[in-house]
Amino acid sequence: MPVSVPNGNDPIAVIADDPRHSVSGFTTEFIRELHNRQGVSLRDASLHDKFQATASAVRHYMVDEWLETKDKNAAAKQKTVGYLSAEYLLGPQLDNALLATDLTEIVEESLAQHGIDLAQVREQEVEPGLGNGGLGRLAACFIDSLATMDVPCIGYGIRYEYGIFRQTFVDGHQVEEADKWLALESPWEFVHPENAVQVNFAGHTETWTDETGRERTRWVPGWGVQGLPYNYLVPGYGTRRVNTLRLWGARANNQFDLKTFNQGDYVEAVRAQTFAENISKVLYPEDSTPQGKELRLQQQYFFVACSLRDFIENELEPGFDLHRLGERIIFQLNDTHPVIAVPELMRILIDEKGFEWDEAWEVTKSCFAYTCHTLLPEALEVWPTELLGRLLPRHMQIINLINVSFMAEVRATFPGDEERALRMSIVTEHPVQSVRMAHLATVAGSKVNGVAALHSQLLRDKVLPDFSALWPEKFTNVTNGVTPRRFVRQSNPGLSALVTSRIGGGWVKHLDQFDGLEPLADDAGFREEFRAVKAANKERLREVLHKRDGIDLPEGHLLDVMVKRLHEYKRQTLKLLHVVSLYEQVLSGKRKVEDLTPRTVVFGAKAAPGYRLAKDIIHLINSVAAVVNRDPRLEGRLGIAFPANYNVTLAEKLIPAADLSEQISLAGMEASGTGNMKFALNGALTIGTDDGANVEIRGLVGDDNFFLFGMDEPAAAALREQGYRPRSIYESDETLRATIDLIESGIFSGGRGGAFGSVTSALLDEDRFMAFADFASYLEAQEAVEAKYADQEAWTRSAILNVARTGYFSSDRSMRDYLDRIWHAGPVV
Ligand code: B1H
Repeated sequence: MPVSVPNGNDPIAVIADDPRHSVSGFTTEFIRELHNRQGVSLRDASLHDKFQATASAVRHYMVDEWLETKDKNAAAKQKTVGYLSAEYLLGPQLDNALLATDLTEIVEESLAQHGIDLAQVREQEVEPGLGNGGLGRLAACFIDSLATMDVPCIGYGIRYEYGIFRQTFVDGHQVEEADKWLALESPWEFVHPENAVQVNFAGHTETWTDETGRERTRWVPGWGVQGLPYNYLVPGYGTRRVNTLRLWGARANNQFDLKTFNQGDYVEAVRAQTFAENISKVLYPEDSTPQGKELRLQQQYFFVACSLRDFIENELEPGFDLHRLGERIIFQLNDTHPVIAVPELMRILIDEKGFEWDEAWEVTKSCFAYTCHTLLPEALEVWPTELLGRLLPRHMQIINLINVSFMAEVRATFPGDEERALRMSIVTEHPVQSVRMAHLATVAGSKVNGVAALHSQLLRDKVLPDFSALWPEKFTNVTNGVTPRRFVRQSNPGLSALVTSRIGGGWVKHLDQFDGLEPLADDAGFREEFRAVKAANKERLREVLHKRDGIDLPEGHLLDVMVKRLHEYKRQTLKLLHVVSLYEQVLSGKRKVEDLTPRTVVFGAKAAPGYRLAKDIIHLINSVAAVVNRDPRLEGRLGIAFPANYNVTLAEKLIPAADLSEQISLAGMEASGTGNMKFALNGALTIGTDDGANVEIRGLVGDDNFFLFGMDEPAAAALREQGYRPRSIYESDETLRATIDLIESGIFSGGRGGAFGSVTSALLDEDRFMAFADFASYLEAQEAVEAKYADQEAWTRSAILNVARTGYFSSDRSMRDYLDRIWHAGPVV
């Protein structure tokens, strides 16, 4: 029953008929939480108490709907999406909950009446950084969209005690600190220790004969741990549905050995506990390159085993016929990280439920689909059979059996083609005998999808060509998306209000309605208002960076933003070479300083702690910043801001303020990118290569509203094929040479030459991602940026068209595509 609310933006969500949905109603809930949860009076409450009480009071407004959702699901007996993901990069929860419950104004007013500033309360929240980057944030967007679209979904993952590390800079070098997001407790979770699930590891298998005389196998585990479910509410927007995110925490079976303790061995008494609890202790801070660590495999099996057990035992009605399991669940494998779920389901069905192999395989195939998120060969997970066999002996047997029948199928389809069989085998012999998890996922999954059109095509043609030849119909594409609730409505209230004033508020759920803005690009009054919103967002960012990082952003600059994980293929160095080249041109008199477009380049990037070159690149960026930002010859017209610890909280302030979005990976390397979508939706123009979802963004916004540069994927592949020599580009391109030479001169390292040798020689000698080859083209595109920016009306027109034409990138649309092409599921209301 949509009812209009004071700001006219939001359809009433879950609580239109709730008498608590008023300032006095909220005050009652808030004070009750302060007293009963925090045990303090309003007078004595700390800011932290006030945050905890606000958050848990807001949660009151979602719990009834959450419980109601469970009842609805149980009654409907429809298919649920089980999203299996090792990462969920949720970002702060309070604003999202306020939006879903339509309480923002009410809470603001209620707190204000008690002298409390909601903005200050908000700042108390520590975001749960349970993901590395795009893959984890995508999972968070997807569960938001499914709830909003009334689709039953359980997100399954791990409740890491420490999320992605907190990045600080010491003398320009990255230093990692533990992310203690739970130090002050999360107000958002419900834990149920009484529903702990047993998860086993190691041991051996043995055969036995059942009462029908059939030979069976059973796993006799060596040790085990318990998985505790922590439930998080996932409220839909403008609907009563509140889905569940269930994250598992590990706990020892026997937490504490009192007998040993009493004998005086205090360390030994807690050893088992420490060992078990290590499993969910910390998120692996890798992005794209999986760490081949035993603990990581333990994490993967741990959460997947908990999740399958939970769905089968707790979510299905007692006595449900598991032969029909595929009618009730589709487990989406978010990359290969949860793929061990495939042999786990086979094991449950065969060993525990007594299924025959063929029956179990039919059911299993109907229950899984696989999303691949990468093209980097080094990012495709493989597990040595020695490790798998030791940690999960029964699963290793099952994988071998799956492979035997799969190999038979390949050989029957392509007789005599032994090379092909070896290429496709789930188990490879080289360099050590290992299981290729992407192959296992492809064999078992009903569908395999890439995350942008180009990526899905390259996945078919280059990563898994033999599989797409065998099963062409298995392969599909679903282009990524982002949730408009968090990344427009919450993070950009100014733009939201402006847009709603012209096209109404329906866009928050139907982002394609942004196309109604198209004619407004030609409306001078609208352009002025649009610019005022951007200016206000920049002002907000200035305040945030000043307070958070002590960074003072200059006023009136073009804000040029590159935020993403630090990786060679993303080419932060190319962006830096651009800055250094501008600096060099001013120093050498090739460019007059007054000809520089005033510009601040903002970087945000974490490097995986073990990725040496990435950390050296961070050091170089900080070193260049230290010099450039202080050089009076630039007259304040060129600067670099590199706030440490880029995260979702900062993204929400940074993206709405940006003018220019840097999406400059080597074509064929970035599977999709999702930051690119967020920037376009917030009215930044993109400078980018024909890579990932950039291709689709450009297709929609049009060439006049996008700065394309660089080689496309076939050109990059051809150059690599013919033998790429970066040094010859350095030798022939004067601008590039002067730029590299300036870095090598020592100017950015207090006169010490060679300080950045690892970075410059990586470029000169190898340049794996061909930054030099795209350098000239990139600089040319940056010239086009400056020319356009000089004409503010033309720039604003393009910015508005970016917003108007990118509604396609809502994660609601992604979810519709998954529902139609892969899951064959729908809403339950
Ligand atoms: C993406 C990862 C990833 N692709 C391994 N692969 C990881 C791989 O901890 N690990 O081992 C962690 C992350 N992440 C990203 O997924 C792509 O690079 C982006 O292009 C894409 O937009 C995003 C979502 O699909």
